[in-house]
Amino acid sequence: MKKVILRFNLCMIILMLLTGCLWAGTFSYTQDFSGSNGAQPVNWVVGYGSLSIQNNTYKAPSTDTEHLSYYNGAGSNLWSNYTASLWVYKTTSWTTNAKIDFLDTTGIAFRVQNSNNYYFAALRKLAHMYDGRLCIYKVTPEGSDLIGSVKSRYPLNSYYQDAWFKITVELNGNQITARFVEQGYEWDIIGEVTVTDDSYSNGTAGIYSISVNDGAGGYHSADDLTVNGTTIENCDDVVAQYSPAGDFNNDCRVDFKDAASLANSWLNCILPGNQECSTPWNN
Ligand SMILES: [Ca+2]
Ligand SMILES: [Ca+2]
Repeated sequence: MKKVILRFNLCMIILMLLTGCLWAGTFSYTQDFSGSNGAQPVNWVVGYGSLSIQNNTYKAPSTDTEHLSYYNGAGSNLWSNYTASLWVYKTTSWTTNAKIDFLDTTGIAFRVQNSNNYYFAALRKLAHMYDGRLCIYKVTPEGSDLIGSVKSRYPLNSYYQDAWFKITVELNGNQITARFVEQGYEWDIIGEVTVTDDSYSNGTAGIYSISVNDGAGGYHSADDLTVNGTTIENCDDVVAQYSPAGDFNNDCRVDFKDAASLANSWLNCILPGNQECSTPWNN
């Protein structure tokens, strides 16, 4: 009986060590916008415009107003490399008039530092093009710049009306990849684009929207924001994600200890098949 308990305890310790390693430096956040109509999700702030839960979704009223809202929970300003996704939906038409065509959009805001510094990826019909695109914008105090876009494989503007699409962004250093799929056809990537930009390396996630007043009560919705990523909080996180060059003992300093380690193994060779080299796997 004692042996059984001992084995169980050993297994638990090993399991805790293993899962502890997996949990270190990672984070996860989801927001499904469930709640009373007119309420705001917990720990969200409005950058500009408004934020309102309606029928357990985010809803942007058609008032020609720009909206930016984002999660502001503890530590979210330090989110760096992460994958985030958001479902978006609109009832407005991109064929009704030019104003709607060129402005109307909703998408996911990411690496949001404040209401003047962030990126967003959204479905939009650009002024000089005639079909829907997935666009990546960089917002600075001077305004917003289109830094990348991809043409949809489904060019009809009516395709984007009254249907849910999921926009996903993957952030890895200065690489930003965005893609989108339609609900029910998630295996079919409609468009994907990757850009390189060094402006913002960290920041939280949220929603950017302009719902143009179409005179018919149109609106934009969004739902199910999910964020999964890694944080750099200690040396273990650095070693796991970046493998610093020359730091042989993984203490996040390159110093004489690393030099001593290098000296101890200087000119060692473990080349298989070479008689002059050692074969530690045979010892
Ligand atoms: Ca919901
Ligand atoms: Ca070191």
